[in-house]
Amino acid sequence: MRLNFAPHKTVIIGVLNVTPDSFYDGGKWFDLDTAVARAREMIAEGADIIDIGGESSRPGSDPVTEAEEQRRVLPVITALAKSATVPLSIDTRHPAIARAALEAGASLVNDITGLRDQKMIDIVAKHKASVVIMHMQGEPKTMQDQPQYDDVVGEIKAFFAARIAAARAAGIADIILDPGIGFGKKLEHNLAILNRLEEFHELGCPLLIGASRKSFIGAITGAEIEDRLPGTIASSVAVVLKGVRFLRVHDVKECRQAIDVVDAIRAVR
Ligand code: HH2
Repeated sequence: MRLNFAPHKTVIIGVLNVTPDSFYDGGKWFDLDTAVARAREMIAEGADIIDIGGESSRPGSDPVTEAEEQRRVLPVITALAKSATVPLSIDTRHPAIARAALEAGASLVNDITGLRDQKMIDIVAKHKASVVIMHMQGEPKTMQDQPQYDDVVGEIKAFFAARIAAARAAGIADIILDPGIGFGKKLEHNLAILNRLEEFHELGCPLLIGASRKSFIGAITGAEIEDRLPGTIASSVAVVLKGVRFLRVHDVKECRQAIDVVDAIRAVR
């Protein structure tokens, strides 16, 4: 299924982590039936895409083997591909997992390493898939130890420009950019990115933001992870008003309602 959305509608991506240790929904959808049921629930709540991940990338997380990652995600994608009414996305940094997911029916690769691996570029191109190029400084295990930038927006833009050129050279047409909130970024970096999102538009690709329940909301408000839905909605509204097209969220129902209202207001002239 290709990505094809109405131009003025914000695209909501529902997060489905088939992991025991994801920072918010770890362990909740770890078996096949529960994961498939949760995906269907998010579709009924208004998700436009389901993003399936089998490896946590929270700060400090340890990598899992590719065999284990595949064991977690592939049955879910295979089951959903038969009946899902929305495109499926695979959240992986491993080319082999991306290939297996695309062959099983996914149509978007969400790569938190931002197509740094040429093998990933080749697989996305071969399958004529869409891709999310996300920026991360460092690796999940250590990325929050000492993030450092002279100009956070400028450096991420330069990274995107190089990765877009590599993707386009391989024939990838459908590119989404994500500055990677919380991936090797301190609070000040996350806030600068969110405040300066307009500067990414000149790269000519739609933007995605994944701010859902992340720690910067806790750093601003003191709220624990279970209590970060209001902060998630506030950040979602703020970024949509700055031209972001794709939101990656855990709470589809609540974010859908909030963003439908924003989209309706914006649609009137
Ligand atoms: N955030 C997470 C994972 N994947 N992909 C993109 N494109 N953008 C993001 O901001 C992003 C992402 C982390 O959130 P989550 O999947 O809920 O947690 P975990 O990595 O612990 O599984």
